[in-house]
Amino acid sequence: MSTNGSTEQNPIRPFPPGFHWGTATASYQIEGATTADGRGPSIWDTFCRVPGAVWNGDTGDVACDHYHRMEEDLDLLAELGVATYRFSVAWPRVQPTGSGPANQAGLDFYRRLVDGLRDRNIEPTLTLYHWDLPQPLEDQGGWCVRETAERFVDYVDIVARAIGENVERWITLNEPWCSSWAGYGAGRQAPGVTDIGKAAAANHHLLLAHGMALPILRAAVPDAKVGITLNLGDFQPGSQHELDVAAARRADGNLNRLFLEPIFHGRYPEDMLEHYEPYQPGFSVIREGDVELISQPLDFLGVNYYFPSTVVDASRAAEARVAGYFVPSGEQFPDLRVRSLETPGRDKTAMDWEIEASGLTSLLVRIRDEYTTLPIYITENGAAFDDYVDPNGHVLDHNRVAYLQEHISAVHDAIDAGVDVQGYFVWSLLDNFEWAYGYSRRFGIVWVDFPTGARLKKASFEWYRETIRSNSVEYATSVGSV
Ligand code: IFM
Repeated sequence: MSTNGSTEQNPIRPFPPGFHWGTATASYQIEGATTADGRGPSIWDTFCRVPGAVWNGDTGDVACDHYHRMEEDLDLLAELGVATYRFSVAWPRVQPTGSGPANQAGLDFYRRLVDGLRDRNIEPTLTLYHWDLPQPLEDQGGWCVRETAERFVDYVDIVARAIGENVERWITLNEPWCSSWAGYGAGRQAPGVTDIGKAAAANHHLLLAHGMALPILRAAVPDAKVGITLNLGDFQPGSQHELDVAAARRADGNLNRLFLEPIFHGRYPEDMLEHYEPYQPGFSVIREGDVELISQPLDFLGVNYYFPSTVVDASRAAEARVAGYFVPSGEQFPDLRVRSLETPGRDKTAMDWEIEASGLTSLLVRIRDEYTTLPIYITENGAAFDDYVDPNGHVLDHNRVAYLQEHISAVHDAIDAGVDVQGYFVWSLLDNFEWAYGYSRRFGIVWVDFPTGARLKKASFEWYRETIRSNSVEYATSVGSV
């Protein structure tokens, strides 16, 4: 018997008919052309110019040049055989200053993209916000102020009216945790602010933007299937010591419950409100009626999952070392007094993220048990590895194949357990701009030669194409097992 419940007598695991196989990308990470056709500056254009903010001083100025190579990328998708493609719209391409009239050239680009997908029988899955806030809005307070949520609604209205009839699956926000806590709390991402009170305000205003946009979207595109994508984690305490159990609960509160509870239960978690009260006294940013907006019905939930987390209370790092864990320096969550642990012997990706697919299964089962029975799409899952083009001109990324196989198998486990998972998107179609890591981390199933923009299909592309064709995955042993 394997770690994921499959038997060696039955190595092929079929997925339900009509399961949505896809790949995902995001505007700033692939498009380039940041000043073309009237696009305005985003917070990432600014952040990339802060000395030391991004590896090697890399920027998204050219990225994969997808803006000019869209047809070639659409052909790759068709060759791969995906049912759906998840991309994001760059707000500063559509509304260069974040408010006011639409930029027709920007809308035309996305219309060509959507039409190109339709021509190839690929369903568009459109993310409205994947972190590229127009810089002028940041100058007026960014996600720390309520007005940005109001501006978001205007922007959504423009996009929905312009290309809505050809897009049935919409995602309001990608990973609002990153936009708020990584962007305004830890400062690891744009706009690079380190203020816990501002991060808490941004958390609320992002969810508010999501809630305020829902009726606008539904009015403009009555048949739209609308959801939100959250980056969620499976936190395990490094020991059963009460301090470590409480630390895992705090980490879970920040990453998971601050988003899942308002969306699905119409309230913020009490322990988190209490924890952040000193930084956001009275939580006056949460006004009457806000959580009702945030908790309006959705059609699906998007889940991004990459790695499991084992954590201890910050005061117990020494005990964790004695217990055999490696304890990297630094804390992932501002002010939570939580230290992440590394399990010796467990494989890691080039991001230093541990590989353990069973965390995805338990996360999905927990979402179903505690939050929602809505259809779930795995809107991102994948891995960065130190790929290279070998002397024969091939990228034999067998480690990525193993990672994908194991995680798709974990999705199958969740389906077997009764979770309504309807689709899976590999992150990512292309090697691309990996935010503060610049171009140093490759997540693609297609290699991009950044100096020339040339594309080269990796072994994982061929493997995923066969997975899609057969609508099944071969049972995988855990590459991350200890
Ligand atoms: O590249 C990112 C993506 O933009 C959001 N989710 C995680 C990916 C890998 O870090």
